[in-house]
Amino acid sequence: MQQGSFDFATPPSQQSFAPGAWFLRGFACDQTEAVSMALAAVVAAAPFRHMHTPGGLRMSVAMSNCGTVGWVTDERGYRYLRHDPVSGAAWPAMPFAFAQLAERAAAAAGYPQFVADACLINRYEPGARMTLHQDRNERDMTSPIVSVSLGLPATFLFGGLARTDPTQRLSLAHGDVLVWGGPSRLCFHGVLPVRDGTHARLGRCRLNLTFRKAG
Ligand code: MD3
Ligand code: FE
Repeated sequence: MQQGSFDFATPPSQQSFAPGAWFLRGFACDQTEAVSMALAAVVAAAPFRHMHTPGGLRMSVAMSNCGTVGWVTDERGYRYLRHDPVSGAAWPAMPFAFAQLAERAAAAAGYPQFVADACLINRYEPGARMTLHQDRNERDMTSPIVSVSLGLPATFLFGGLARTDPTQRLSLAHGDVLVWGGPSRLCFHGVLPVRDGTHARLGRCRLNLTFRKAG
């Protein structure tokens, strides 16, 4: 039994758990091989790195990006950039397998014609986590964010529009997809420290892809 206030073992596998937010259980399962192959090419060109928050803290999550813009953080703040600050080159192009998955997931959640221009790739090794935050650096707040989980499972936290609102927990597994739009777009959310384990395909790590319309 998974955590949270919904019974995710019960069909249908597409459930709305907050206004505008959808959990598409296993939606990416038949595409994880194609997505993993494309991902390997992206991170060969733009390797994972641990960025620093504006306050100087090293993030436990390692990140990369693909698309026309990529999300970065450093002492100058959080923002999207057209170039990878490590290499100075443009971010790798969005692979077709990524764009197609994001568009299909958004459509399944009632957001047709979603065209992501950015994909932030998060790599969690055991112990890595993401503290409660809002995603508010994207220029277009009317587009949803689509998130795809791969590898080790994680407990995802989602709250309300204020940091102190109560949070609910959701277990995310390999191939699960979340779509956040409308009133849920600015909800606080985070990820508890990933527990140690070994995933059959991805080893000792969890990967999360978030597709955004940012530029
Ligand atoms: C709810 N990533 O990259 S994905 C992030 O699992 C981020 O790596 C987490 O939060 C991860 O910013 C969570 C689920 C998610 C992503 C974006 C959201 C939930 C969201 C944007 C708005 C509301
Ligand atoms: Fe986020």
